[in-house]
Amino acid sequence: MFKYFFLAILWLPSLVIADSTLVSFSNGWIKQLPPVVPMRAGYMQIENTGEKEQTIIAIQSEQFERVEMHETKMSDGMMQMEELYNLVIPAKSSVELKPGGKHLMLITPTVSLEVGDTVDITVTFSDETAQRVQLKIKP
Ligand SMILES: [Cu+2]
Repeated sequence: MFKYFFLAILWLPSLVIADSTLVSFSNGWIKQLPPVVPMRAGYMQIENTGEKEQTIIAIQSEQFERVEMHETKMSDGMMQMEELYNLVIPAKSSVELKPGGKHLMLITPTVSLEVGDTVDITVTFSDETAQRVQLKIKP
């Protein structure tokens, strides 16, 4: 975790915001929760139309102190969340972040967020390209 975070910081000045990337994001949303709850779960559909697999290694947002990738799993009859340090989108396929499965964990909002607001995240891939994605706050 620390290593990836450190690398992500090192890469920041040279980030290429790639419009031509073959990965597309859709239906991004965040479940609204009372302001006292310090975390929000985020979901989206990620599609890779390219011939090569793509790996997401970091996600950041100015509206949250930290964004992690998580997977919800059942273990001993309990729902547990595990942090994912990278998320592979296989060639010619898609991955859905959805309730009860893989999701974004957006930790500690830095601004107040209302239903209907948009949250911008920056998704960084292992090839050092990045894309901006918008998520809508929904009830
Ligand atoms: Cu989580």
